[in-house]
Order: sequence, then structure tokens, then C-alpha cells
Amino acid sequence: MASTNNAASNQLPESFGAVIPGWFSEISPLWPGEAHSLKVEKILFQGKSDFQNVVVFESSTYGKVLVLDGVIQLTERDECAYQEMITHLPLSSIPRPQRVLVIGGGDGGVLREVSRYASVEKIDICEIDRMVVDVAKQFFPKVAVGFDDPRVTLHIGDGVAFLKAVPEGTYDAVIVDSSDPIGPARDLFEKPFFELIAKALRPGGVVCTQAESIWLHMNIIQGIVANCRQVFKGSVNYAWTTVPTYPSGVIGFMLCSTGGGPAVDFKNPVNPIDAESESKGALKFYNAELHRAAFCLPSFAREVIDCKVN
Ligand code: SPD
Repeated sequence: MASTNNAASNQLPESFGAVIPGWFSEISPLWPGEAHSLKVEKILFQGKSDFQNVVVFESSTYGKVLVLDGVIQLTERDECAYQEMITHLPLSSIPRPQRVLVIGGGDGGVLREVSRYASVEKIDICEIDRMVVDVAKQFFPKVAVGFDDPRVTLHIGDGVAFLKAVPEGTYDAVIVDSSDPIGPARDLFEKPFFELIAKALRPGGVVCTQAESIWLHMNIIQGIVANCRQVFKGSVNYAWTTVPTYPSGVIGFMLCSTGGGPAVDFKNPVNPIDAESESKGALKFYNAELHRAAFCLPSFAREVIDCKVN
């Protein structure tokens, strides 16, 4: 490679701005030393709720972007990947899900996906921050459309408190669509929370939680896996997929089932999404091949995640 100057230097080339003017850079102690950036066309909303800073901006290449406490939650362009996978990995793994609980997920995208299942009779959602719901309805109507389903009941409040009040065995499936384990979502990565979920699920019920990135958070993932192995007596699996605007471009999902009921084999779904769901709009990302592939882990991750020592 041709070079005009071989001398090593700490001085950055002109094109290497630490934070580029006019761009949003996602900086967090959860991914030290790196920051994905998107070019900002226009700031559409800035607010401070009781829980976090909420920003919506129009980006040059990913459409509108929702940012909570400086971290991207969704973009119009790639939200389909996360919302479809976190929903269909668990719901296609049990026959005829009827009662579903979503914790977090205030943008409505997971609700939109749950509502594809004709067998579902009741969808509860517990979101801590009303501002997230309001902002999603105003700026992301194709995501927040999930709230329009008459089977949905919105509860504004703390997910842990909500679960404490839920009668044992209420749900067939729980989906935890949380932000990262800093700020309001911290408790949603802890063992007591998983214990509450296990209690709220019927025997053989399933949970799918947002479980961070194998490239960045193996320590966090290891802790989640260890806790889930202790709490969930059915199957415990880790899956992952690609979401370009999430840190390191991937995100993982912890999938577990409770014991005492029919065994759940997450890798071989028994309840594939059928053509009927297309009346809600075509799936953009999820398909049967991606479902199976989501459970294939790179060797470095498999070594840690499949290690049976808690
Ligand atoms: N690092 C960001 C992870 C965000 C996961 N939740 C996104 C909410 C989309 N419904």
C-alpha cells in the first residue's frame, strides 16, 4: 500500500473526527472504544421523561431513529430484524400461544409481530416510560401500529412490580424487549426478574429476552445464561441475529422454557408463521432458515454459552 508518511503519530488524519459534527455517535461504557455514527438530517423530538432522555432524529440512510439515553433503540430501516426475531423465535416454538406478556417494547414493534398470531387472545404490555409510547405513536406509526390491536392492554409501570402481581402460570409466552442493562432496564437482567417470569409462565411456557452482543458482552451473557439455567427447568438457548445499527451490528436473545409441561425445542419450531399473518403485512426479515441459523454460534461464544458449569 502506498504511503506518504511512515512515521507513527497520535495525530488523527483529518477525516477521523472523534465525534463528527452533524452526526450522531453512540458512545457508552457498554462498548468502550467504539462508536457507531449516523448522519443526522433533522432532530424531530427531544424530551426528558422521568426515566431517560428521549430523542428522535431523521437520519440520512436509516430513516427515523429512536434514541434513549444516547443509545439507538430502533431505526425505520432495520427495526424489522430485531422485532421479528425477538417475537417469532419464541412464538413459533410453542403450539397455539394464547396469552402473551411483553415487558418494555414501548415502541409497539413487538406487539405488531405478536398480533400476527390468530391463536393469541390476550396481549399485555408493561412499559415503564409513557413518553416512549407517545413518541412512537407520533413518529413511528408503522411500528406503533401494534397498539391498535384490540387484544392489547397497555400497563404503564415497572416490569418487576407488574410481574410480582401476576398470578402464577398466567402466560404462555413472555417477551422482554428492554434497553441495555444501564438505567431503567438494569433489573431486567437479574436473577430475581427471571424467577418472576418463570412464575408467571405456565408449565412449558417460553420467554425470550434481549441478550446483548456476543462481540461485546460475553460477561453479561455468561451471567444471564447461568441465571437462566438455574431458574428455567425446560430448555435454555441463546440465539442471535444481525441488526446493523445496534452495537457491533448484532444482538442476541435468551430463549428459555419452564419445566413441568411439554418440552420446547426452540431450534425446530412447531408453529410456523403461516400465510394468514401476511394480512398484517409481509414479514421483512424472519424466515424458517434464519430461525434455525440463529442458534448457530461462533466457537468462541459456544465455548462460553454451552459450558454447563454455572
Ligand atoms: N443496544 C440497544 C438494544 C435495544 C433493544 N431494545 C430495542 C427496542 C426495540 N423495540
